[in-house]
Amino acid sequence: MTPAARESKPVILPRSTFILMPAILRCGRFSLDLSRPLVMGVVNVTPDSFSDGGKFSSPEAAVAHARRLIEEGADIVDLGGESSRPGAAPVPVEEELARILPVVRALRDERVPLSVDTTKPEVMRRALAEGAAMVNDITALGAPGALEAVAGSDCAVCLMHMQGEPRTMQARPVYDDVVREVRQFLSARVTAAGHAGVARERIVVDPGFGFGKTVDHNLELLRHLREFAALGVPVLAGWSRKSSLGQLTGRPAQDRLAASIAAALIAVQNGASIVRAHDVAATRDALAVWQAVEKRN
Ligand code: 7PM
Repeated sequence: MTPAARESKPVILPRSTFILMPAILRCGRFSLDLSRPLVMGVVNVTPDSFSDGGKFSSPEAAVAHARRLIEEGADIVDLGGESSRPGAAPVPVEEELARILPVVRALRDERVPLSVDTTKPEVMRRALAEGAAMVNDITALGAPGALEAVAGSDCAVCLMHMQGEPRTMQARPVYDDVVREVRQFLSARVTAAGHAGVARERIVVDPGFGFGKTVDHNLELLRHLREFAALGVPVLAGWSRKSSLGQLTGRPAQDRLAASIAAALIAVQNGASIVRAHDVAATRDALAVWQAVEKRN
């Protein structure tokens, strides 16, 4: 069988199958214990729009928000620029550095690892040098120099799938078999990261809910999430407040908490090790109940 044919064979795993997966995620100076599901708290480090139409970017506000999420029980804090939003225009590197670096500096001695949501090798290098412990890249380290930017460090990396680019990805997402295609892409990126010198214990994969996917694509990926865990690295799932949840419930982003919790719980039930969430306290509570039932203690 050719490697391609072998990869395209569907992976079917019963609920009880033991999957050899690192029980820890190496993440800079941290070793994250994956024996319970972890919550990655989302912190936007982007300019806020005000009613006068002006923009005001406050690193202090991002730092305060991050500290609140840590108090709520965030296991990782993800610092995100605006570049990944559907329909968003790219942010110049100097602008992204000016947003992110002051926040990394202020939070670097907190008790949880800092993740930087970026696609730019320069931002990765500078953030890692300032104490970030994880790189969360919606392009799965696809930019020239991105693999090299993380390889020499001990940071964790999240390799995410996206079809197209943020500005246009939601226009008309098309797949022949969304689960197979996303799994093949992530498998190839795990291999590429390995060849670049990133140890498996540092790698997380993410199907990229909402990134060039319709509601039906997102639901199909969620249904089959366990097949991603079969890649042998932890799976991260980000459903929090996403537009698919709006389409399923008819609710605006600020009213999607219950739907976000439901999706996070299904993701964990289907093998996710980390969920990315805005509402950390509520997500932790839901996962505590799941964990108690799972462990029967
Ligand atoms: C609008 C749509 C605004 C989507 C913001 C978003 C993910 C991510 C984002 C994810 C990983 C958000 C997203 N989503 N990184 N960055 N996985 N790894 O909800 O699902 O913040 S941006």
